[in-house]
This record gives sequence, C-alpha cells and structure tokens, in this order.
Amino acid sequence: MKTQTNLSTFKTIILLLLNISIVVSMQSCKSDKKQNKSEDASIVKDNIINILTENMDFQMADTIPSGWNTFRYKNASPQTHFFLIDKYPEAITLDSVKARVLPPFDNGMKLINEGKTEAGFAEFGKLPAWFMEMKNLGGSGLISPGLVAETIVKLDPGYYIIECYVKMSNGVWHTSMGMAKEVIVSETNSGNVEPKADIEITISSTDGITFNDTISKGQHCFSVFYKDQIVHENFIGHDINLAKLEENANLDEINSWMDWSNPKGLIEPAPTGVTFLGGVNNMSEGQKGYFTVNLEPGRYILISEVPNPASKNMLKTFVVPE
Ligand SMILES: [Cu+2]
Repeated sequence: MKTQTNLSTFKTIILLLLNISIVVSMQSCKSDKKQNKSEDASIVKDNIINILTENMDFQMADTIPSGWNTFRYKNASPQTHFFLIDKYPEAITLDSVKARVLPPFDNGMKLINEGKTEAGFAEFGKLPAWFMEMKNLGGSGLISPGLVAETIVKLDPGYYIIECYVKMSNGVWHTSMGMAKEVIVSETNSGNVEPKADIEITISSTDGITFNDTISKGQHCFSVFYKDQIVHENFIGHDINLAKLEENANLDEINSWMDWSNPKGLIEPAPTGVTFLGGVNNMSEGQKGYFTVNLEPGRYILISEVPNPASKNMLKTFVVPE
C-alpha cells in the first residue's frame, strides 16, 4: 500500500499499544516465585500485576518489579481492548508521545476514515525519528468486554508506556482517549521464574502461526515464540490473539477486521460471534511471552492483528472437544 518509509514509521507507532491479557486461575502457567523472598510485596500484591480498564483508562501501579511478571488485565468496560508495552529511547516520555506521535496518528486515521487514504498515510511521515526506535515488549492480546486476560512477560528496568489502539466506533484511537500510561519497571526483580507452557506457539513471517492443535478443555498455558518480527503492510508487526467462535462467526469478517488501516478494522463493534480471550502482543525477534486461559469445549481461532492474516497463515482455527 505505501512506501517503505511510511511503513517503518507506522510500525513503530503501532507497537506502542501493548497490552496484556488475563486468566482466572492458572495452574500450568504459574510463574512461581523463587525461594529467596523479595520486598516486592509492597509494590505488587500476590505476585500479580493487576490492570483494570473501566472507561478508556489503565488503572494499575505506577511502579512494578522487573523480571518475569504476570499481568492480569480486567476489561470492565463495554469495549474490546488490549494492552501493548512500548519502550522508547531514553528521555522520551508520555508527554513527548502525546505531543509528537498522537497528532499524526489522529490526523492520519481521520483522513483514512474519510476515504483520503493517500493523504492519511502521508500524515505518518510527520512522526518523529525516535518513534522508529520504539520497541514492543509484549502485552495482552485482544480481550472482550467483561473478561480477564492473563499474560506473562519479562521486562528490564526502565520507563515504559502501555497503550491500547483499538478504535472507538467513530474511528478515534483508544490511545487518544486516555489509554496510554507510563509505567516504571524498577531495579527490584520480581524473583519469578519463567513459566512452563503446555502448548507452544511459534509465529513468523515465513510460516505464520504454527502449533499442535490437539488441545483439551481446561486450563492451559500457551507460550508464544517470535521466531521473527517484520513490518507488515500497515506498519505493524505480527502478534497472537485467541478468540472463541460462536456458530454465527464469519471468518472473512474477522480476517478483515484485524487491520487497523481498514476504516472498518480494529473498531467497535468487534466482529459478531467472536469472544476475544487475550494472547501475547507484539514482541521482537527471538522473544517469548506466555498467556493462560481456561478453555471450554468449542471452536477457537488464533489470529494475528495484521492485514489479511489468512493469506499469511496467521489465521488458524481449532476445536476443543468435550
Ligand atoms: Cu482499548
């Protein structure tokens, strides 16, 4: 669709919106604490980092431990969300992002929604150079209203921004409505060890989503390994979202909805008959994140938030038997 330059710029932006998903009780994916006790309890209770969205917000601690952390994201709002973790270059703050990154995105999306695609993408050329240096470090996949997504990722100490860039029904980014929050990851390590998964997913630009689709009902811990990461046509990288499909779900509709650069994509309302259950948001090549979920019997989909995921082998369905 656009030039390489535009692609790069955009990619970075999208990566901003990192989110994390949640689960109810995790057995297999428990990120156990080591024997040595740490003082993190003053920062994070029960070894879990809770994030709550009620109205275009991220309610959570301002400071969290470094190392492996379980993020439990409760979506108590009527909209579909995710959280994505962004790491900008030193000295770039949320204020910088609001001043230099959100305006080009707001203006660009507005033009695209008006059918002025070329002019819309041109807006992204106004993004600052440092936007291209932003990295994504995971977060949850999409999570439907009223549900909890649980995602486990590892973070180094530093300054991060978490965001959600799903769009409201009028086409405005959630990011611009308040879903961007700064988070400090402290030098204090959580002491948690890397979880053990019982279902391993690998995602890459060449092979798409690969996994063993013989999956039983009940509690599971999925790992997501980013064998590579690239900039797709809409400037963003691939990720993993899990959803349950009802009888009336339409795969073509879901496939086209996963592209934010489509005026009808990544926007409320979410596709009919689809309940998003979380996943692992964008990461860099070689990284691995985890998510936990309790699966009832039924039909499910693993899908990436990229343009036409089916064409990239990034739309895979599976059935959980009784
Ligand atoms: Cu959102």
